[in-house]
Amino acid sequence: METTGALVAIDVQNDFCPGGALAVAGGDTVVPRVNALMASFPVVVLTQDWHPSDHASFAANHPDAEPFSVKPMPYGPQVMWPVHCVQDTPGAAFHPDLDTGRAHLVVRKGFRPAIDSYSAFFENDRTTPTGLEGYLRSRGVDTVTFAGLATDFCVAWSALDAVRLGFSVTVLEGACRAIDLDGSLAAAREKMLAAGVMLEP
Ligand code: VGL
Ligand code: ZN
Repeated sequence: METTGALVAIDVQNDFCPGGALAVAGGDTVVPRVNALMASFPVVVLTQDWHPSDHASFAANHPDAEPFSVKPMPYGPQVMWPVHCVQDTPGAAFHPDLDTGRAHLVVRKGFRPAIDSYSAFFENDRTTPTGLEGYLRSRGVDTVTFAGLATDFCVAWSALDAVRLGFSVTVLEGACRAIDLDGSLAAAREKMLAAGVMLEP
């Protein structure tokens, strides 16, 4: 099979845009760029953060957790997020201007109550797969380009997993926006560069 490239647009959802429950500054500004990118990739995938209301990543579901604090979980440290992207709520919907009709596949993640899933490929235990690897491989994809929200969490974790799986990986930073919690953007950029992720504007 001929190899090809995929665009994976991460979590361009209302709750990550201004006015949303976990708003990323300028999150909505990536939408026109992502729409334009979709037209130029042979394989187009969207991801959707998709949590049950009793999700363990929500500070509100722990008696002692402040939002944005970090709690140890069986699979590692977990940021306690505000309630966001609850299944079937408007906050979990894609941004209304996102050209979702161009997507070939929508990957939902974070639907298991006990574990978060930043990456499009694996849950935060880094072993439970979402199925995206198999989809991309069976479509002949060898290079993956990432855009979306947020640069320092779901985009970075996805890009790092993609490199680990052997894909050639680019993150279009101008088509992403970051949460930047306690230096998390700088840390994520360094990790991505060290792993061989190409960071492009
Ligand atoms: C994300 C925090 C919690 C993201 C998702 O899409 O980057 N961040 N859930
Ligand atoms: Zn989430």
